[in-house]
Amino acid sequence: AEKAKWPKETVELWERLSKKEANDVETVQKSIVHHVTTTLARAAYNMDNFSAYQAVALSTRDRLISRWNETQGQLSKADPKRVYYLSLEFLLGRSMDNALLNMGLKGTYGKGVEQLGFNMEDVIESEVDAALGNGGLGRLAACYMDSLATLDYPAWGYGLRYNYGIFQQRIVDGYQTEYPDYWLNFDNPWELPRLDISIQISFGGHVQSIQDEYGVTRHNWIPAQSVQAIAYDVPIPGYDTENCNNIRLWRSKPTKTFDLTSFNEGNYEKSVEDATNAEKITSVLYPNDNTMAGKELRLKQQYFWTAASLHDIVRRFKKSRREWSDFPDQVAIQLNDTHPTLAIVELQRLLVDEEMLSWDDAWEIVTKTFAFTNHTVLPEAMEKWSVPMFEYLLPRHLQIIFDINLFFLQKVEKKFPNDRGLLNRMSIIEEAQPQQIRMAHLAVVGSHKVNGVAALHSNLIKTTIFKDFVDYYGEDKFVNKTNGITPRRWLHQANPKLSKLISDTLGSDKWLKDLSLLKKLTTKIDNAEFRKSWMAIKRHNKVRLAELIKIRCNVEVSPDALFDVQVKRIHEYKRQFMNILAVIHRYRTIKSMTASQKASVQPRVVIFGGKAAPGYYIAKLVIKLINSVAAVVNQDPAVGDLLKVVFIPDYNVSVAEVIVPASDISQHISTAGTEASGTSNMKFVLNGGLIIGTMDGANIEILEEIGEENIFIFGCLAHEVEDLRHAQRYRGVPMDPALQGVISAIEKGVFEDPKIFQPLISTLTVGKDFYLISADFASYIAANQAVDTAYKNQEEWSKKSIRCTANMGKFSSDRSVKEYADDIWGIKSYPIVDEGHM
Ligand code: T68
Repeated sequence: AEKAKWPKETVELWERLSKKEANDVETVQKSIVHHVTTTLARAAYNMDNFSAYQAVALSTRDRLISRWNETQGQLSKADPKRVYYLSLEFLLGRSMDNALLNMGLKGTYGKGVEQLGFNMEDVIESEVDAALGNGGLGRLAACYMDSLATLDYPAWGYGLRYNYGIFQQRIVDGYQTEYPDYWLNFDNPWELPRLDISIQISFGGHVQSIQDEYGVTRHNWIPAQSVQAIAYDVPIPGYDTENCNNIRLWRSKPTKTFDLTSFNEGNYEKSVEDATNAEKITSVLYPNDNTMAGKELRLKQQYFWTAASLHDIVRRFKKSRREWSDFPDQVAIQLNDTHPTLAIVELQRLLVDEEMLSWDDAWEIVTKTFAFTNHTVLPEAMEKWSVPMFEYLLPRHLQIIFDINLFFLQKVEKKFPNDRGLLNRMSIIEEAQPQQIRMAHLAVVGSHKVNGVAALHSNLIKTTIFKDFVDYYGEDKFVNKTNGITPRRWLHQANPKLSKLISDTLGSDKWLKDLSLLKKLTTKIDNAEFRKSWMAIKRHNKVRLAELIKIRCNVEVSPDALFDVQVKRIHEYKRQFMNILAVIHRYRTIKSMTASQKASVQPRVVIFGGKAAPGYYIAKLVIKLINSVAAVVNQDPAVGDLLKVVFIPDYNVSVAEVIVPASDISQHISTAGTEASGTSNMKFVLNGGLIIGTMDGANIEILEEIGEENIFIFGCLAHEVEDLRHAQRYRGVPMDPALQGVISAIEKGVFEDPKIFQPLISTLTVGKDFYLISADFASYIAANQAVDTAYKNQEEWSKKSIRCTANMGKFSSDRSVKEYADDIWGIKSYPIVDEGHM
């Protein structure tokens, strides 16, 4: 039925009945109870925290959906340019608390829930994390979605709806073991299934080439199989705005027609098998960060997702009946790493093969549409696909890639004639056995902007992996967009007491949308009363973390000790190994002390957390070593509270929300030049935690903002790394003596059977210490001593802590997203008007 054709009375009836619900406590309670009794079909007196969570979530969801409807309705009409953020990972964590805070309903719901007999915090903690990501890259996508919504930008995310998110980690006998994260076990209230939006995605087969009536060769892909992509929409509400954006996640299902073919051929078993294979595509998130697995199923995921997303974007564009040449004025597509690079090829294919545009017209549209974010310089993380495997799955796309490469290399040859080496280096195809497709090269060639994620990183990619491309395209194509984090989740939600103190002090909560306002906190640094409140909140947060540590690790830690945290994916370049080696050094030092010497030692709790990729043997050994050291240190009466070591299992977004506000110092100690940016460094400093770190990633820019007296920096610089590695390999630099002592202790069996750790220790032997632990060890120990000394002066420390928070304005993801919008996407914000509709 159409509104225009309805009688006046019908339209009026709809208008009256679709009025938005009021926001008072009783209305909210009614909607909660309504969901308890009808949606959940439960008796009001027979409920636990989880069913209370479900009912509150459903009630919250109703309000989210009405904002979603208003937003998408108004945007459909106005049809402004939109950005599409393509990311294989969205690490959203929990949704309920965030949605209530962003919609300004936390107070009302909190009151309503408490009156109904439940503790709001317990209800909130009943929600399972949406863990559809590995680490920084996935969480960055989630922060950017929050900022895009908050700043009223017309933006959609596109990703995959994995049945299994990142695995759950348990520690058994000190070792990491993995368990499936079947997060959809109970209904997921934060998604809207769009069973009517179904797109057919094809694979395999062959290409038919025919001449059309004008003598032009046209290519027709005849695929061998297909699956369906079904849309699931996840509403993302902005903070203090009506705007509610969307993340569309695709789920794979068997196509009905395909089932039928096999079925009709009498091959029932094959048809069932094909159906199961179709569902496999979106079954599981690959659990590797900063490494390339090269599995066929991963390539299938990438094509399935990019093809479905592009189909959807093109369909939306076509509704406007504009010219194809207007496409880049309506659509900006951001590629979050090389994972969605196939979208470039797919759009070229749609335009040339299906829309019959000329190659050059199509390619101009494509390159104006896409932009590409690089997140790493590590060689093992560079995506490459074997040509034979690729041809088997996507024969037409392979032809297009070879054509893109041919035309590109012809232009390079024209600009820099007679340089075979250059052509080899820049080619999208690597001449190996078998040939490999270099996805990063394809992403650069198919995009109009390429960005790194922190100043150092963006400069590094221009002088290393993309140097030849800078020479060819010029500097302007390569830009920096320093990462940011959302202050809504990472301060307001995770640290409510500090958020309140800041709002009370600044006289409003405007800083949550303009983080540079935090600067005004500087005027309070000399106010002893304020410093006391500041430190009392830190202590409160440490008590909360100590409780979590007691529950998860069964270790008692004192909230009066210095809390020293390193939580992130376990990776050699991040050097958790160096941290635990320094802990052993500390342990040995304490053991060698007299009682009176011990009296002046600063007590410290060293907290680790993070997952290792299941196949990353060395990273898993680091976890084992941490747990072995913890077992010895924590029960040594000669040490007592002077040193405790804990490994918190199953680090995820929700655990981070407890850890981040409770740290005194956190460790960001990657070998210089290896950590593209880091984002947890920003979270810790925003919450008044100091950091110890190397001159790497965003640490450098944090230093510039907060001042060198408020950060503990050590270690070699990025430009020194090459020479150090060379010297070590060819001139045999001796191992640091303190480190030598630590290694001997491990080898003597102070921490379990030393045989276990031999493969780990041998990564350090001269010439092999790729991440330069030995070279940086002495300065690392010294920096840790400087931390102890500084912490003893609590008055000075509290001033540093306030200065840290006050100077973090730059690192709001609002700033990052604005820069992307202005410099790369060319989009404007489009505020949604509250028309009072449900
Ligand atoms: C991280 N990368 C960077 N990758 O390591 C970090 N990789 O420095 C940066 O702050 C962050 O991205 C945001 O820019 C990742 O997290 C992955 O998780 C990943 C996943 C799959 C394949 C490769």
